[in-house]
Amino acid sequence: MPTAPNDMMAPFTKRVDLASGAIPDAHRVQTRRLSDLRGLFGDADAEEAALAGDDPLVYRVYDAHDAPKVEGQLLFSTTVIEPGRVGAEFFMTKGHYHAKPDRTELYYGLKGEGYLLLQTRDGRVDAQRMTPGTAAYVPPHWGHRTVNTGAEPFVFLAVFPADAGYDYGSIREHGFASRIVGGGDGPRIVPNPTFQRA
Ligand code: M6P
Ligand code: ZN
Repeated sequence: MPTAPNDMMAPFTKRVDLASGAIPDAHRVQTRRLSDLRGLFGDADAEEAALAGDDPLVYRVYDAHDAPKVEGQLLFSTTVIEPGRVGAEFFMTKGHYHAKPDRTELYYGLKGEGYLLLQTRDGRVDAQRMTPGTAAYVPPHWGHRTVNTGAEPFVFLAVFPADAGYDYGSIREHGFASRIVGGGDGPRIVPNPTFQRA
């Protein structure tokens, strides 16, 4: 028997538009333009040049629903990362650790192609390639960022504990261990020389 109001949410279903990645009746849509990611790309001159232009859309997050931020609840969203680069570096999300660091997450690729970049505070680094139909797991304590390495939007579904929360500050301060750059022979994962262990 439910004992608290938090347990009394009604079941529901949301539709994901597989053509666009949008959740048409999303609770909230977050739009991230290049100005929201200022300082995160490796090539500062290319970033400034792009910002002086049309401040391009980099990604949107469709948060399916809202839920109490308590243990036991899940949130889910789709993310649509546009194709593009800043200098040689592919468009990507801001990236975060979870504010509750042991909270996990599951990503499921729906459209396009990209990578899930991961890192721990003590220096472990990982990259998981994501394509439609792949499920990628973010274990406890791993910071995570997604990157669109393709020519069309990269879309994935994310499911995570509602009480996970976001720590963006560590990524802003210390950077991400790897970057993904494009070149003649396709995407290359390269170490970020300015990365510092948190
Ligand atoms: C996924 C989830 C969301 C996250 C989004 C964008 O949908 O992990 O929780 O907000 O990607 O990533 P970021 O918050 O790092 O910009
Ligand atoms: Zn997360």
